[in-house]
Amino acid sequence: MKNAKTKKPISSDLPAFLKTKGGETRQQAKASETPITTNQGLPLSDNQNSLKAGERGPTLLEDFILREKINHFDHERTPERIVHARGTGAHGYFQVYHPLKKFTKAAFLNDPKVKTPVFVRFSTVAGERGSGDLARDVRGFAVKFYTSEGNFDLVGNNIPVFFIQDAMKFPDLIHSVKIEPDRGFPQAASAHDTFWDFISLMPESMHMVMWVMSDRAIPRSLRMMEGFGIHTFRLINDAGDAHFVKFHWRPKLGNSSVLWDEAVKIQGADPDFHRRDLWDSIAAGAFPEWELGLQIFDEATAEKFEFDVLDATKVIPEEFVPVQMVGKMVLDRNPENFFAETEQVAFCPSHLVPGLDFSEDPLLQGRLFSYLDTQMSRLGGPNFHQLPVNAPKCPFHSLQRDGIHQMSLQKGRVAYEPNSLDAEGPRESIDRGFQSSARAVTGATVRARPESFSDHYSQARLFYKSITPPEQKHLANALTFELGKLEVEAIRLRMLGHLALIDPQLAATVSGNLGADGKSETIKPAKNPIDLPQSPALRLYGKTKPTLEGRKVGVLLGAGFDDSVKGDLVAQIEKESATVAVIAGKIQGECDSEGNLHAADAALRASPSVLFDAVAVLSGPEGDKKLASDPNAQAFLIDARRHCKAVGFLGIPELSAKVALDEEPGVLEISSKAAVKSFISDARTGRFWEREAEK
Ligand code: HDE
Repeated sequence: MKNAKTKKPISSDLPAFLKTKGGETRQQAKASETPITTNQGLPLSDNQNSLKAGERGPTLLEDFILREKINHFDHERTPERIVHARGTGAHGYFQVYHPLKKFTKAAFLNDPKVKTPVFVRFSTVAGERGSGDLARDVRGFAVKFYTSEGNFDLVGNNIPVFFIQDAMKFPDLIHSVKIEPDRGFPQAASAHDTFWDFISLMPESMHMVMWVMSDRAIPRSLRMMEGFGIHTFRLINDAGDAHFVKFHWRPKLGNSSVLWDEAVKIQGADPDFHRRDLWDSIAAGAFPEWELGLQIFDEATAEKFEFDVLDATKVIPEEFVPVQMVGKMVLDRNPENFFAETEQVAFCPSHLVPGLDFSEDPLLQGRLFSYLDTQMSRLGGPNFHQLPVNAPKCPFHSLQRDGIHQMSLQKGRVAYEPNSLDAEGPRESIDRGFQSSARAVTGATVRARPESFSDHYSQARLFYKSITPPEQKHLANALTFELGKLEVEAIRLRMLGHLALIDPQLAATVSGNLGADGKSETIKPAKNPIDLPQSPALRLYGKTKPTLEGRKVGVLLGAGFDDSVKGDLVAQIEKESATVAVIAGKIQGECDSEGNLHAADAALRASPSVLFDAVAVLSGPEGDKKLASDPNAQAFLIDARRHCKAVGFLGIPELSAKVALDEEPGVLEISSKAAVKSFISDARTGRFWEREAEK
């Protein structure tokens, strides 16, 4: 298994040790090295012991070195993000394919030669910073483009719609899904009363609920999920003409998700599954890539659409306005310091460049305030833009001055404009400066929702009807799980009422699963839902590519396995640009039929099959006996089968009998080179849904 290149630990080259009475380790700087210092640059003679009155006496207040060290440690954490607290990031670049001059004057969208640096942060929404990666949740997909005209932040999600239509409801939504304030749980989970209580009273959230209960909310990898800007934005060209635009990110590796049962088990086996996967891929040089797609349309097209393009709970089906691929983004560098980069990166939807503009979407309008505001308390003041990860990579000079954590030496006596004292000072430019698009604004001030926002169910139905049967089944099961966790029956019954409006068959399945037939509350919709033509583009598995690229195959070895089959298997998997993890009962490895020890990447106990996209088990008779009596080996195969993965096996009659493993679609004995090829082809297919036993 290719892995992150880590520096070798010092061994032979150890710095000199001092011999100590108390036995503590005291490594010494070499003559050529600067010794460790305090933050004031004072070299330390002892970084192990505090200053005491006698060896066994009390510690002295005088110990300014101890106090500096502990004081800094006490303040190591900054407040975590209110939402999207758990995230992981990477550096890379964006490159446009062709100039988009006709639509936008944005420089980074017009020069195919330019690689615009980006920093991307992926996140979950509800959980705290230390929660697990596999929660059922929306994933944040935030991209900071460091363009030649300033930073542009596209702060999106992996789901193209949102729960609410107006920023006014965001704090309520988040309070409902986060830990309940009296008891402090559940962590990173929507399956609790307050969330569903709120949702069941917010019909506008029904479309998003369908997405969040679908497999989209448990991605296989951050490298295998789409991203969306969600809101409608505007593109502005040189002439000042505006077009509406929706942003899409398409992963090169195709979309892929895990099953709920896998998510639950991965959460235990490797809570860092997503961040590790991203880190390892980049470290191994398998750089994840996305294409940027745009849905561009004019006001006249927007008028023809059944829904309001300012309503963030709606998609514009690709069958209505196609997505044009305009460029690609490659993530090719891991951060050097998680805190300095991933934690301190500050995204703001208000960070825009000339050639782009907002729309009047009331959710987006609220976000324009929120992010700048939150960075102030999270990062401590108004100078967070000076942190390296946030600073534009083009020249920037405003006349804003001072403030907490000012890091630049702002020179000169002139900090105002216009002025006649500083001929070189910064001044506006009517040609190069950002211009908001000219938009006619009419109407009396009013707190009201337009009627064009009132259809809450048609697109929820469209989503459910458009996805594939396995996705529909998983969605119904997710709803059953979540609603089954509720303590208050009335909330459950209210939700069933909404489901009945979305799709009667879905409602019947879920209420049957819950044993609540005939009990559902009747909900009166603001507007009766309509049937829309199906949109196959909404399918997750429709977008899964038959490929092994970027996937991971687990090969479990039992003692006495056939070396040549293993060699052939590993070579073929690697030829597909996939990684192999060799698993053995013991981390030291396993012996083949010739008695040669083969190194293992992981021990079976620590590597359940949920961590892999496909698995193979190879053994000789001695190993087979052992594996057959090992519950971890049994679970390895039982789960791989249950999760509909490709399974290849050889030399395990006892283990197979124990777990009732037989050849069936996607499960085969790999006793010949041709059979290994068939296994690889099965593994490319991914899942064999026909085997799914769950109803
Ligand atoms: Fe956010 N959101 N949000 N959000 N959001 C934050 O900003 C907020 C919304 C999204 O990796 C916070 O820097 C309001 C939609 C992402 O650092 C905060 C509203 C979408 C990230 C905030 C929304 C998002 C955030 C918390 C409703 C998808 C993580 C920390 C008006 C298009 C960015 C921070 C990162 C983060 C507010 C709705 C995506 C509190 C008020 C819709 C990806 O400012």
